[in-house]
Amino acid sequence: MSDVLMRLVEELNAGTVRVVDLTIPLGPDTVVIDLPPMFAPSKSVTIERISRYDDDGPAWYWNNLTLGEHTGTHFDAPIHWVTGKDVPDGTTDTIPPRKFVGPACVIDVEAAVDADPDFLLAPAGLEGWEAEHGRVPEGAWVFLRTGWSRREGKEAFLNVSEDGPHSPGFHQETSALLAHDRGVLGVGVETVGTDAGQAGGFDPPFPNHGIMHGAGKFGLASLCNLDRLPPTGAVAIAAPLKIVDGSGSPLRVIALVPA
Ligand code: 23J
Ligand code: MN
Repeated sequence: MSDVLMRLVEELNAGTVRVVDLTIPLGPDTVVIDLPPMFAPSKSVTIERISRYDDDGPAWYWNNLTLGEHTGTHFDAPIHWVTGKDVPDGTTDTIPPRKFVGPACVIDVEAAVDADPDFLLAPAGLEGWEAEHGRVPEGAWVFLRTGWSRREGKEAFLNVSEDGPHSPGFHQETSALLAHDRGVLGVGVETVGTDAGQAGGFDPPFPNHGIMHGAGKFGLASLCNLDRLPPTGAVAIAAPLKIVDGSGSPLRVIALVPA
């Protein structure tokens, strides 16, 4: 029998493995994606009190929530995109839970994004990372560390000008390489969505969504604390709510990191 789980608990207790929270707070101020006005918008978060140790519930506190599936730190399931509509087990309630856990590959492009908010990670950038850190293993989460989560408030986070939002992402050839050749679980980003801000105008529009979900891969958006992860060696856990026929879900994303 494997003793790896007992070892894990010992190392968590000893602090030689740490738990890093990659999740932003979920509340009324959480920034939701702004699509062009011809498309229906997603709701942001509303928290409505049911009771708080008062006449409506003298010994208990609880709330009703209203929110879009794609709010805050959230999971994109394959069925989210039309390319993934026929992917088997492609909804939040049918994805095998094994696929929620994988090694994290963290690609630091903060310097490039500081110079150009529209930066796209090209295949050469991925291959340069692999030359230093090794090939992205099958079943990995690939996280794009852009520093974007340091941008506070809707204006800075969405970074919208007259010509639309400006934020970084993956070049579509990189998305294809990761999905088809490296066999990742999915990609995770610090921005509001897994496509770059300008990707609505790309050909095809929103290529990362189309490629990843068409290949049965996942997305994670609005991550933070990626700068607390090593380039390799951490394990990420991202388990969405089991929403029936869900296209995605807010979730807590955590990483187990060797100290
Ligand atoms: C719908 C349409 C376009 C995009 C998105 C949703 C997301 O980013 C999302 O949250 O999946 S780009
Ligand atoms: Mn989404």
